[in-house]
Amino acid sequence: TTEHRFAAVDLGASSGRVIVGEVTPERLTLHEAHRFPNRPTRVLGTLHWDVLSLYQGVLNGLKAAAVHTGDGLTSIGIDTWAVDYGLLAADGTLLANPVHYRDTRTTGAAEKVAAALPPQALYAATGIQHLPFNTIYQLTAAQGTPTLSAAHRLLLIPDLISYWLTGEPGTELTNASTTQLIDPRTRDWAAPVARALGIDLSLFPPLRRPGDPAGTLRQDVLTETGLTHPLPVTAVGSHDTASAVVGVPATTPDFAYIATGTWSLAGLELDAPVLTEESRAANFTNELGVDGTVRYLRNIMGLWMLQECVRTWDTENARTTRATSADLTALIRAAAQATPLRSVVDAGDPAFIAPHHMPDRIADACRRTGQPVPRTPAETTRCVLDSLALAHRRAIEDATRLSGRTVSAVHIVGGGVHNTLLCQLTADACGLPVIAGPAEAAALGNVLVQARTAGVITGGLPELRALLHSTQPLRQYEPTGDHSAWDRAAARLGDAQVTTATS
Ligand code: ADP
Ligand code: LRH
Repeated sequence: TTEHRFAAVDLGASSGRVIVGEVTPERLTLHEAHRFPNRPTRVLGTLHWDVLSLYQGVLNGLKAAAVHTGDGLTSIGIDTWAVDYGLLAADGTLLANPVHYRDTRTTGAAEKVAAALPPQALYAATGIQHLPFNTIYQLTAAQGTPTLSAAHRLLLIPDLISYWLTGEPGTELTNASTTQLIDPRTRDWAAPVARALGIDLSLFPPLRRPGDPAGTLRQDVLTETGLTHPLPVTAVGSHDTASAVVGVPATTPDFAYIATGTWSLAGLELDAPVLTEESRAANFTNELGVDGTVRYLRNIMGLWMLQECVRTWDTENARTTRATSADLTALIRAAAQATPLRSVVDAGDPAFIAPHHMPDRIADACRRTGQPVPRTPAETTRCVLDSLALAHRRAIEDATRLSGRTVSAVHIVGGGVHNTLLCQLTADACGLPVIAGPAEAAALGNVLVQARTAGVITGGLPELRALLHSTQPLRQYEPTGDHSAWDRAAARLGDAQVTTATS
């Protein structure tokens, strides 16, 4: 069988990458063509994504992919983080740099939204977890600003990259669900929600579904990248978490997943949304997945907490270079030697969303809950990883209870796969086997949807996952230790933890 090569553009909050997937019906290998940092920039007090530099990274990556494959790519797919967007003028010009979801402009927006539409009604209509930065809150915060008033079109980040590559605007569905403007039952716009909030849905170009065509590369892109064919862009699960869930190598239906990177997204794959009041109160989300699925999950602060600690320690030590993977390995090794479960914090607490002073905020949270304050980087790292494992366990317990499903194993995918301590602690906390890998699940899910669209492989998600299971290196962690220690640690945080749907 001939091998086909697909380029997956995968932009995460910490790095962007262009990965080439080489696929036959029996084989799937990845080659990282290019990886580049994603560094947000604060301008006049507002935190922005440096979206042109990210786009340049994409072009450089496609150039490297062209060289690697001898100009032999079959198609390109794009996935990125959710909720954020760029606004375009009528002639397609980007009106302003996209604002970062961690910017504080949304402070107070939830109250405005709640005044127009009670949280219960909003959840019943969209099934989306309350996160202060969801697109509806960003748009509410931006209401009346010159940029939004001048906007002719709104493109979510992957759709913006896709538009720059092809000139063809569209709104991919899995990521559109994170705007909180989609009805998960009809998988179409929730027009009454938009109307109640004064959001103009005509700003969004028509919906596309994973597998739909998304245009072909523009001539200027071919010139920039050295590609010579008018290559197609294929819509994939353009929300990175949607692609990562496709990339879970499950072999049975009763699995839970945790996509770990900047965030931990922990939950289940369902075929229908859970829109109960209980589910809202537990702050679970019903994001839309590939092939008609629902990603029933909770956002947990994730390795962002550790990234930010490392950034603070680097600054304190006046280090100008970023922590290397060897530094991180040494830190995790030291954390493994620290006292287990000495102090834990609520890794669902929105207090950890904003950048800066992470070790201090963790120390404050420990103090507030009457626990010992971590003193060293190793102790703080242990506190973060214990807290993440505890939040993983709670999310999976809640997801099974609220959906009436059972779980026999937990899959961890994403960058956290490299953190062996986090994987083991998650197995211990959940009391379930953890299957860790692949780390590049989002890129793999992106490649698999493209390969199926191109006819190189066939089948539904089980078949795509079987190919992953037989080709990707995986590592299994069995639960160890005294399970009741996790119950006692959870009790220290009390009932208020994680369920932040209070507005
Ligand atoms: P995102 O897609 O959100 O940018 P990733 O899935 O790339 O995030 O995951 C990034 C995280 O993975 C890092 O913050 C780090 O904590 C973890 N990670 C990556 N490589 C390693 C490593 N070699 N050892 C330990 N952790 C790692
Ligand atoms: C992970 C992610 C997550 C969203 C957040 C904004 O990269 O897409 O699913 O909630 O970024």
